[in-house]
Amino acid sequence: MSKTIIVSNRLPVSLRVKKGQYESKPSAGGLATGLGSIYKEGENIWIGWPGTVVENPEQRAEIILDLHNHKMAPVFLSQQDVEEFYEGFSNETLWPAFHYFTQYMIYNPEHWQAYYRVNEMFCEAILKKAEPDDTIWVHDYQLMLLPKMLREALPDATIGFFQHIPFPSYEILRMIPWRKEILEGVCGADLIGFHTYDDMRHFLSAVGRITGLSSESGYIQAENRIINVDSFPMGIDYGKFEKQAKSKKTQNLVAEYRKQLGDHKLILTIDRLDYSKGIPQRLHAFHQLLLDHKELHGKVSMMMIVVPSRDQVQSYKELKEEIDLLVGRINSEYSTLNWMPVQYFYRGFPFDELSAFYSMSDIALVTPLRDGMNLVCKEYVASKINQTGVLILSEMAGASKELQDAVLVNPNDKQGVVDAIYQALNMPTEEQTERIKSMQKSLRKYDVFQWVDVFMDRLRHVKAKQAELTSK
Ligand code: GDG
Repeated sequence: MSKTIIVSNRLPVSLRVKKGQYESKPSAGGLATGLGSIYKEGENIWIGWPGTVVENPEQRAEIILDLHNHKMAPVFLSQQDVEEFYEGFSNETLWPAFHYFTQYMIYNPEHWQAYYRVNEMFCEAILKKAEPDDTIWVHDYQLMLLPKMLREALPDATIGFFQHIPFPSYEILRMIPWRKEILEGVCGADLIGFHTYDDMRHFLSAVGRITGLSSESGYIQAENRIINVDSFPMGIDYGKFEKQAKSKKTQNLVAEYRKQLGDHKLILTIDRLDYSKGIPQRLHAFHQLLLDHKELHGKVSMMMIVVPSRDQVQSYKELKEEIDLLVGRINSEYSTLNWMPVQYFYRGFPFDELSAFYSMSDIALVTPLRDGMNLVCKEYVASKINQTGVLILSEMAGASKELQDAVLVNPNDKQGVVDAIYQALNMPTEEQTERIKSMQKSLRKYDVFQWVDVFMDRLRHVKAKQAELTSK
C-alpha cells in the first residue's frame, strides 16, 4: 500500500521544554486541520521543521520520538539555516518578490545556497521515509526546489505542490537571479496549485518565457510527462468557527465585552505583522474617517490585533515602529476619558476570544496590499451566526475572487476605504444579512476539507492521465 507524505517548512506543532524535556504542542491552524484528515491516516506522515533550533543529539532523539507518536518527522535546522534559508532567501527574497515589494528584496548568493542546501535536507529526510510509488504533497514557497529533487530520486512518485502566497507576474519573477532553477524545481511536481486563476496564469507565463516549456489549458508539456497547473482556492474549517461562535464560552465573552463597549461600533482588524497586510495604510484611512466625520467621535473604535511575526527581520522591525507611532498619534489626538479610537494589541489571542471578537464586531476591515488568499475574512463571515456585520475586503486578497458580496476596496485608495467604512457603518441590517448569508453559503460548501479532497483527487487524475499517455 502506498502512503501519503505531507511536507511543509513548519510542522503544525510548537516545541516547549517541560521538566527539562522537549515536548511538542499541536498548533491548530487551518492547514493542519484540513490536512489532519490525511496525515493521521494509516502509514501517512507529515515532515517539516518543528520551529526551534535544537543541536543536542539527545534532545533531537527525544523530539523524534515524541513527534513519531504524532505521525510527524522533523527536519532539524541550524541557526545558520534559519538565518539564511528561512529569514534570508525565503522571507527576504521570495516573500517580498511574490508580494510585489521589490524594494525589500535582497539578492544574496549565500542565502540562495542555503535555500538549495535546506531543500536538499528536506529531500533526504523524505527519502528516508518514502517508497517509490508514494504520494508527496509539498507546501509553499520555502520548498520550491524540492519537487524536482524528489522527482530525480523517485521518478514514479506522485508529487503535488501548493503555493499559499501569490505568484507574481513574469516581470517581477525575472528580477530573481535564480528564477530558472526555482521554476524547474516546482515543475518536478505532477500537479501545481495556487489560490487564484491569476497566480496560475502568471506561473504558466513565466514557465513559458523562462524555461521554454509550452502549455495548453493548464497542462505543461515537459520532456516525458505532463504537469497540470490550476487554482484551488483554500477554504476554512467552517464548522469549527460556526460551532465556536455558538458556544456558551464565546457567547459569554461577547456579552461581557459588549457591556464594556456600550453602544460603540467596532471595526475589527487582525493580521500577522507584515508589510503585505497594509496595516499603516488602514490606520491612515481610519484617521481620515475621524477627520471627515466628527459625528463618529466617541461612537466608533478600531480593534487592531497584530500578531508578532518575523520581528528579527529589519523591514518588520521598522513596520512595527511605524504602526506604534501611527496608533499613538491617532489616540493622542482623539481619545477621551471614555473613548479610545484604536484599541491596539500586539499579541495573539486564544481561539475562544478570537471567535468572540469576530462575533461581536460590526465591521471586519481586511485590507492587505497583497495576499495569497487571506483566511481572516473567511473566519469572520463564518463566525457571524446572527448574520449581521459587514466585511470590507481588499481586491488584492485572493479571497476577493470568491467573496464578491463583501464591500470590495482598493487598499491604496485611502478615500475609497474611508467611504467603504462609512457605507458599512450605515448599511441597513437587511442588506448586511443578505450579503453575509450569501458568503456563508459558499464558504460552508467550499471548506478546507473539500479543498484537500479536490486537490488530492486531481493529483490522482493527473497521474492516471500520465500513465495513459505513456502507454500509448
Ligand atoms: C498565508 C498567506 C493564505 C490570527 N490572529 C490570531 C489567530 N490568527 C490566525 C487566523 C488565521 C491565520 O492566523 C492567518 O491566516 P491568513 O490567511 O490570514 O494569513 P497568513 O498567515 O499570511 O497565511 C495567506 C494562508 O497562508 C493560507 O494559504 O490565506 O494569503 O499569506 O487562520 O485565525 N489565531 C489565534 N489567535 C490570534 O490572535 N488563535
